[in-house]
Amino acid sequence: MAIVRHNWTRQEILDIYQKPLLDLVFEAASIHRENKDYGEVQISSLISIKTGGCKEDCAYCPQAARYNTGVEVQAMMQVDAVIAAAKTAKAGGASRLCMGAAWREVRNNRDFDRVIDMVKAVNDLEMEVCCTLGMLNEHQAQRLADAGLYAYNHNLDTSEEDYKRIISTRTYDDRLDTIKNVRKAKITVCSGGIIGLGETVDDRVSMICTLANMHVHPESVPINALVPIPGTPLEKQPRVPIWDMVRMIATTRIVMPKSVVRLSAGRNEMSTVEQAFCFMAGANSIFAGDKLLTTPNPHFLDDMAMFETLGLTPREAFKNGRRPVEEEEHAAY
Ligand code: SAM
Ligand code: DTB
Ligand code: SF4
Repeated sequence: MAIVRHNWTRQEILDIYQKPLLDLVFEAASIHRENKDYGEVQISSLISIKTGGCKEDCAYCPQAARYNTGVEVQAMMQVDAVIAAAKTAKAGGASRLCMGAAWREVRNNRDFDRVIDMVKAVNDLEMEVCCTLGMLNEHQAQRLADAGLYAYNHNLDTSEEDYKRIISTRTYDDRLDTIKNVRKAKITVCSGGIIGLGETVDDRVSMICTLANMHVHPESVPINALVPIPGTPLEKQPRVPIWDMVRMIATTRIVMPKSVVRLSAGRNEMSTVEQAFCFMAGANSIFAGDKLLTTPNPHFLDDMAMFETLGLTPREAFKNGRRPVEEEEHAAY
């Protein structure tokens, strides 16, 4: 049985990442198959509740106000429209709804009050509710928890060493502080990153090491392939080689054996065969629905055909209980 460890060294993770590809995939698949539900894939549906106009300078992001990306700023969605979208997603097999806002941080204003109402409404539909709203303080995290928030997405994106090259308007420690606030409020953590930003293999390993040495591993780890956006500083980045994606997923699966690993942005450019390799390497979650936040995602029916071909089934909501985080582990955080 794979042991859940929190004392990985970078060298150990690098050695895993650099194994011969088929050995790496075999090891990750073997660990994944210790989980009796290995054929289940968790489906999350994304909805952009507040699009564009963000003041941060994240070099990859279509929603940063300072780049001309063609994304139109939109007012915050109404609660009823979110409920309707959630019902459609649930009918399509989604167990989780993730609501994203193009904010640097949450502010204590009427928009946040509305997010709280959205969280309550989606929770009442018996779906796992997730939000990704930027930085949060302890009090804001607690309000979300009290409203029934199940997960909070807050990605590290790259390594601590590489961070300033990608984002200058906040620090890595800001990111880690928000994750701590989410943990303290007993909300599950969803945190991962992006590859294809021009980072090195050492940066990838360093990011995985930071996640894998948290006192409690993130319950979900999204691995995104950069979707290069015209108008952003990273518009000319070449497409991420599929084998890099497979290596990232397999390494994440091996060092965080109990976490859900999400094959996130970038699927629109991948064939079924390429995605099958990612599932073999231990990915057990996707974002489904025709759109991510602002960019296209595979069509829902194509994804269902892929599930059929590969013998995958959607995972039901709350499989690990409503509050899967261990109390003792919290105390140690
Ligand atoms: N504003 C909040 C934040 O930054 O935490 C939440 C929304 S933000 C769009 C969520 C995540 O989407 C980012 O952390 C990043 O990992 C991912 N993302 C954004 N643009 C992307 C792109 N072009 N390609 C791949 N992933 C992207
Ligand atoms: C995550 O790791 N990936 C999602 C979600 N968390 C919020 C976002 C991907 C965004 C891709 C670019 C876009 O569609 O705007
Ligand atoms: Fe985009 Fe989030 Fe960065 Fe804003 S904080 S630019 S929405 S990734």
